[in-house]
Amino acid sequence: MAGGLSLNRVLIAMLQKNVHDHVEWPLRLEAFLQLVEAAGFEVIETVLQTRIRTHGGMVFGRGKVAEIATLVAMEKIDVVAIYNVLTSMQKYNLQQQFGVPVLDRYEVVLRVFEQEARDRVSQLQLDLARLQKSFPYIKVSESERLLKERPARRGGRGPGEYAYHAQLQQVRKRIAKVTKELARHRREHRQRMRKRYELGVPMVCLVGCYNAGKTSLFNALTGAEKEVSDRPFTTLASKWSMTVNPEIFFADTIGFALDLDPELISAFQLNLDDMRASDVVLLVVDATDLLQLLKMKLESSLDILRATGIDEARIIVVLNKVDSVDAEHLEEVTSLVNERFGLPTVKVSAKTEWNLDLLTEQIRGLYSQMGALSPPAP
Ligand SMILES: Nc1nc2c(ncn2[C@@H]2O[C@H](COP(=O)(O)OP(=O)(O)OP(=O)(O)O)[C@@H](O)[C@H]2O)c(=O)[nH]1
Ligand SMILES: [Mg+2]
Repeated sequence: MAGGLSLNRVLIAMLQKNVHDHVEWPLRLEAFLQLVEAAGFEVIETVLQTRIRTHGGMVFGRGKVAEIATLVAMEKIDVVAIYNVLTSMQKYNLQQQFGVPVLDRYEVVLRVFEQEARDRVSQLQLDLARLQKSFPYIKVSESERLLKERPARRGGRGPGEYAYHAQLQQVRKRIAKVTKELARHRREHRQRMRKRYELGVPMVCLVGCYNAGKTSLFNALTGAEKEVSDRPFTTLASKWSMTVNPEIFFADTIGFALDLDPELISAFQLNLDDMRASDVVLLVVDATDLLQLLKMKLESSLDILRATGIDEARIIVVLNKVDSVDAEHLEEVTSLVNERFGLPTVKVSAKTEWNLDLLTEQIRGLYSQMGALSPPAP
């Protein structure tokens, strides 16, 4: 687990619903595997099923479920991690079948986030995400348990039923408490944002998938010394810092991932506020990624930005890590972004601090073309 003391043996399973896709699913599975490992697990087995339709109750077909159950027993698997996002009923059914805890992609990412969360706001946002996910699961698992108990009793509520309602009540109370505290933090956050607006300095946010090099670039631009690493989601809390010549406010914030669940990212409203408040959004990509992977990550990131309400005309794609790519690949990446996505690009290296002047020039150019955003409502 966290800290690498004892690794839980994990089986990964994925339902692949697009039978014509032979290119994307291995990349999606690989990205999921990285997250499972980052959550502190040791991956022992991987099982894939290609099937057009999801099995309503158990995601996978019966034969595949039986195959996984056998592997779980044979390989002494501790946890089954499922790429697909499960309903509470599916999670419950699969746990019954496998006899070990089952986590879906949402919960795996949540675990990685939890390992990195050090500040109060990130912890609260994660608490809320976890509580909201656990609520329907408690309902399903407890009502299934009560159904099994009930034939033995006649009428009235048994002690199990009272405990169940008390448990739900407790979760509801905690959700209300966390929501209230978060709302206070969000108000304070907005007040700080308004103070920045009053200075009339361009506000620029760095976004993109984890490991793209956002923090490295933020450090190179502002002289900050924030933690940089190969671990997914090293950065959770946003940080703003101003450069003097030229005057620009930069924000480094939470990373995205391939197939990041919209509900999970929407738990990070304070981070999304930073993105929404930005006059220019730098979408940082790792130019060393394979073209196909880079394209998929761009699509995922743009989906999140769109859902957040970011105007695409305010986005500049920053192709980072050009110190480590050959010219031919860089050309392919550039034309993909320019032509396929219709977005402007700047090539930089956060590591060698190459081309950062051109980047700030482009930021100033887009800012004067688009104008400043109006301040957020109090
Ligand atoms: N070669 C090369 N490596 C880089 C460059 N920029 C960042 N890296 C490396 O990429 C990895 C991720 O860098 P970070 O700056 O932590 O990435 P991030 O986007 O902030 O990641 P999260 O905080 O997890 O979202 C680190 O190992 C960096 O050293 C670059 O310009 N060139
Ligand atoms: Mg970072």
